[in-house]
Amino acid sequence: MEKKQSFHVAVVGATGAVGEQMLNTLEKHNFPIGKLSLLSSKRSAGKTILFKGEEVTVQEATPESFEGVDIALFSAGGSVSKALAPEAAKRGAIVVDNTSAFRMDPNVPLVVPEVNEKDLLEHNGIIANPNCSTIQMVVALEPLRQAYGLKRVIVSTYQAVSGAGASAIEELNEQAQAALNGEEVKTNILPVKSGEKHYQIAFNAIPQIDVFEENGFTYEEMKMINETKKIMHMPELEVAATCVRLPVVAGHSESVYVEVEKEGVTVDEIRALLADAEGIVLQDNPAEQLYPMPLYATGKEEVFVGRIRKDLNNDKGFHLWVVSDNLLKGAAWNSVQIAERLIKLGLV
Ligand code: NAP
Ligand code: 3JN
Repeated sequence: MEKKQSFHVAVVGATGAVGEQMLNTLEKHNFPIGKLSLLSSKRSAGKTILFKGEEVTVQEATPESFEGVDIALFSAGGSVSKALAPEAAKRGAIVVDNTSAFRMDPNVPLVVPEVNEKDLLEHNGIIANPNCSTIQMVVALEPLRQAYGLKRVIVSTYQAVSGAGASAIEELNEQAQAALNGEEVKTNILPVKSGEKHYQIAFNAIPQIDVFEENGFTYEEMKMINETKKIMHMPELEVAATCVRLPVVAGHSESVYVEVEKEGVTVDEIRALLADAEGIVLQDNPAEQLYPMPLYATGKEEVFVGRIRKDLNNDKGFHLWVVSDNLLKGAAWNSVQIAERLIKLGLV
């Protein structure tokens, strides 16, 4: 069979914060698009979006929107994915889904190309893109897993508001201006838009991302825990997470404590390992005050790692500081990268 050269791509949620980055990334990587369908809810249908200098009209997403589509990139929330991803797959599209709707489904591969590209071979029409906080952490952990084995991971996150959508970015900007002007600060979106209580994020830190589960962890924390084990094929890995929202627009940061299996590993060995690893930029020189920061990771596709230290009490324990653009490697770039690998592997 002749290899396809260009593809009908649908972007579901094209008008959202992730959708916007999805289009930028497709354009930047010169993705082989023959036809592009931009889909949203009824609210944005009829709007136009510029792609490669041409205006494309946004349409309401319906099951019929996926007729003839080869690759469908979904980022319009879990309920939209649950309703429409199977419809797209039924019509022959390969879905790359950015929501948590199918991530823990045993029939759906959950993929970060630097870690488990080969899981793509098992796909049944839907591939899940992990949570942004999970993605950047597993990219940093995978070289350590391969070289030394992993026993335990304890992570605290410092997450940007863009992870909560376009309305949360707007809220931070409005609150910061109001607070500086001595005006009333309005709270409508964070920590959870549909929740009963909202808190100011400007000049604050909120230790709640997504809703609370019965075990006291939030859903975001449980996503990190469960997704990490699935992607790394390590159900036995001990993982704990605390997820915190900061008044930062873009770029999630993470303080990661990791215990390896091997004894006697040195910080210099880990630096050398990560400096060579796919998708990672090592920024670790305390003498030069060199370490990753979200402001400088914004707009970049790599995962930045620094502040690598051996624990003072545990020879097998290490502390890392891991930063990445949550809308790029955490969402849009990881999805487009999956689509690129599907083409490379002849799976689409
Ligand atoms: P956002 O800025 O609020 O955008 C939401 C998008 O979904 C808009 O394009 C919206 O279209 C569309 N949409 C809403 N309801 C729809 C419907 N019924 N049918 C079709 N489209 C609909 O949110 P975002 O930050 O881009 O995030 C969107 C989703 O992506 C999240 O809910 C989450 O599941 C996922 N996400 C994943 C990660 C990750 O960690 N990998 C990170 C962030 C987000 P309108 O313009 O018509 O409203
Ligand atoms: O808050 C963040 O920084 C990341 C948020 C991701 C998100 C937001 C709403 C719904 C997700 C996700 O991808 O895990 C979802 C979802 O569960 O689909």
